[in-house]
Amino acid sequence: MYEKYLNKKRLILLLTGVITASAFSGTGSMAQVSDEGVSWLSDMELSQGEGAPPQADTVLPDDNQYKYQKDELAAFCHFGPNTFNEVEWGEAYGDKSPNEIFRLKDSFDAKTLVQTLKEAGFKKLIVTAKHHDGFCIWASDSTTYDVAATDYKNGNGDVLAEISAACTEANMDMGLYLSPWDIHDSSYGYKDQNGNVLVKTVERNGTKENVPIDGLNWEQVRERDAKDYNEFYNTQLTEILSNDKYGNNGKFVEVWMDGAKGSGSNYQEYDFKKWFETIQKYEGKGVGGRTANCMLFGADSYTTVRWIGNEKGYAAKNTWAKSTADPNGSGKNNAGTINSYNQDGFTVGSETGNQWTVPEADARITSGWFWGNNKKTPKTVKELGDMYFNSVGNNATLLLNIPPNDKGKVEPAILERVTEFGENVKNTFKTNLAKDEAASIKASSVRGNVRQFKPGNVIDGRDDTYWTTPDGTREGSLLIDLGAEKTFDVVSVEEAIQFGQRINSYRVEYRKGTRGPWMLMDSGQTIGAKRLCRSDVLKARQIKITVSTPEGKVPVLSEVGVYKATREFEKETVVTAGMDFIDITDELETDKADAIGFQVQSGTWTQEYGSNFAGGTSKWANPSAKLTLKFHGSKVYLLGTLDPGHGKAEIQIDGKAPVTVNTRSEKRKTGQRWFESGDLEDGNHTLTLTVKDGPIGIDGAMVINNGGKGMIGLEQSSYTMNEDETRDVKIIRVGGTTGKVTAKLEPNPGNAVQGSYNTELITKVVLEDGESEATAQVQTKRNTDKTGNEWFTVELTEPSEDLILGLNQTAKITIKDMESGGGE
Ligand code: FUL
Ligand code: CA
Repeated sequence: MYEKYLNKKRLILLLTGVITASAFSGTGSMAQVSDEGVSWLSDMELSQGEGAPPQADTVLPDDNQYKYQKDELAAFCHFGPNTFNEVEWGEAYGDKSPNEIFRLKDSFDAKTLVQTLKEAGFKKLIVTAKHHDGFCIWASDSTTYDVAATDYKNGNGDVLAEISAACTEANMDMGLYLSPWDIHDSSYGYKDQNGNVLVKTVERNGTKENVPIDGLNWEQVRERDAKDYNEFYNTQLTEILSNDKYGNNGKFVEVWMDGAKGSGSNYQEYDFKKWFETIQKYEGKGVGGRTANCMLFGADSYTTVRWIGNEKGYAAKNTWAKSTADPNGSGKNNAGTINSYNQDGFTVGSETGNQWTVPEADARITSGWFWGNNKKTPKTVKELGDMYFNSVGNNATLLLNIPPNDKGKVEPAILERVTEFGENVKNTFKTNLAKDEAASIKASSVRGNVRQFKPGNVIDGRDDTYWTTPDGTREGSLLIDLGAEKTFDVVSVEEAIQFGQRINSYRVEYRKGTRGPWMLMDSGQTIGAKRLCRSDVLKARQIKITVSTPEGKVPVLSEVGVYKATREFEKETVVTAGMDFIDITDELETDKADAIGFQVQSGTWTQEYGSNFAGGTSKWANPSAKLTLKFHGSKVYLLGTLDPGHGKAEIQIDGKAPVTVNTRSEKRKTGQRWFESGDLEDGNHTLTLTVKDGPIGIDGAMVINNGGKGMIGLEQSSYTMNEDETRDVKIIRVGGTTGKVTAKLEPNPGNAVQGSYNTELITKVVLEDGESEATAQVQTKRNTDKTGNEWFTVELTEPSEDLILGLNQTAKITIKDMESGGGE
């Protein structure tokens, strides 16, 4: 019991430390020199005078872009023929009439959709007026391939107008998705009057190129081209943008020019310059008193909203809202070029970019963009939360697709999920602990020592007020004292992007009391519109945020916050959802029958704290120390530290033959799963751990305790496939095979999207009672474009009751690009 006494004693010491320090720091407005030698300035120590604001960058967001970054959330609505035909791309409609492919009978319910989105905090709705199939959901004068040619409302229906009316009523911003790739219209591609194609694809030095057919040059191709698609698209843009019944009060803030195109389709260059002029004519700066340009997605050097590089809803951790545009660059589309620096599925932007491009992360609430019978289950709140933190929390906006079904309604399960998501965002950020009455905020330095730039500006809820440092001071810190130890797991930091995005390094630290060493919560490079630092649940009193900028600039922050996320928005821990977690501090109550917990048998077990440990605590001991664990279930895992100085442990379960585990590793890693038992009889068990030749660090145990139903996962965490290949992946069941269990295996995009794999192949995985293995199919497509190797993921979802999904719940599939010589 000696070690227990030691721990208690240490705890008491720690507590007295907190008390003395708080009594000391709680009063007085004098600049305080901390134990680190920093003189922290509070608002009260600053003078009332005015000072000169810092110099703003030259690359800035315009009003629409600024608003979009602050809005954070936009919704996508994919609705069209694909909704009725269980497909994502309408490449196979052939000569089918509008009525055959678009079978809407009931009145489209735009109101419920828009209201639900609005209440959940979404600020914009982008609608697919025309998807790749070319079918128009508005009554178009430029084609008969539209809603007016169907029985919907006896040919008097206009879904885009109906959605626009609902958006106008709710004052919801609107975006227009008008697919440049048009599978149906005969003007698409270069064809003469008789329909003969005037452009062919040739291979030159291993790359594909589109060139005029023999005997023609480009000028002649354009001359002979019977119908100019660019003109057709321009007419469609004009129809919509010039008509006040479309848009929010007649206005669109974004036009989405999807770059997707099937690899087998006709070659067509897009005249972005012309289209841009049309868009500006109706929606641009100055039109109807507008203060900013209509934002453009996917339009070469005109791009002001950029694709994040994948369809997962994730931005790279360090994301810049700037790209390098070259209006005179030699692009194909009469619109120069743009580089947003794509790195393995993320456009990371650039610190030195010359054009603001809002990083927009598009994603789906279901597995498809379009509704279908097999793809109508919404993602979990937790998955949506991860998207939010990885998009909005990394300086991007989240564009989430909500698909109406074949009755023109969004299904209740999806609407409910949207609402739940919105509530979790609201509740997570409801209480800023830094604004508590007992809390205080100070800065390492303040520009001009005037209140205009005071640290308190970052907790006033306003984007136009900010804290900043004197010229020449490229690094600054904010010290937040919560007034007492508080529980939190999110720290939010916003750069005042009206000055540009320039912070290129940040660090967030915390400590238990008001003295002593700082522990790192998060660090990285960019802040931008919003940086959400997320960690395991922490208990601390002080938080220090340090930001720095390059030569000639000063950091400017507009808001910061300290929050405790809702349960569903908490960061995933190493503990697999569904398993029991027994923390190392859960001591066995020996007087209770069937009790579970750890019990020290011998040696000194030293307790440590830290967000890096599973459950926030860990204990370590030197050789020959011993402890036991009593648990209930069918399989156990031990979590703890791997370290170059650590050694072996001997583990015995229920007195059976012991196994030896080595916890030595080249690099120190905490919160690791370093022991896994075999399958056990479902019931009570005792594990004994003896430290052998070096220290052992243990955080706790994870147990499969679901009546022997066990856990399923993919056999491997990654696979490599060729194009146009179908393969079986194996699903393994551990920790018991009691009863029938089911799940779904669903593909999800990475930088590979529709054209590269079968998005419709969603397999039901069934393991009967007693079965421990199953297979499911994954299928790649032939994509004749030179794309380089691409990847997507397959994910196990929708487990039957009590079944645990774990280990490899997701696997990454790399598709070897045949055009890059990667195929076999
Ligand atoms: C992609 C398209 O191919 C999908 O169908 C969807 O519209 C998505 C938003 O963009 O490129
Ligand atoms: Ca502010």
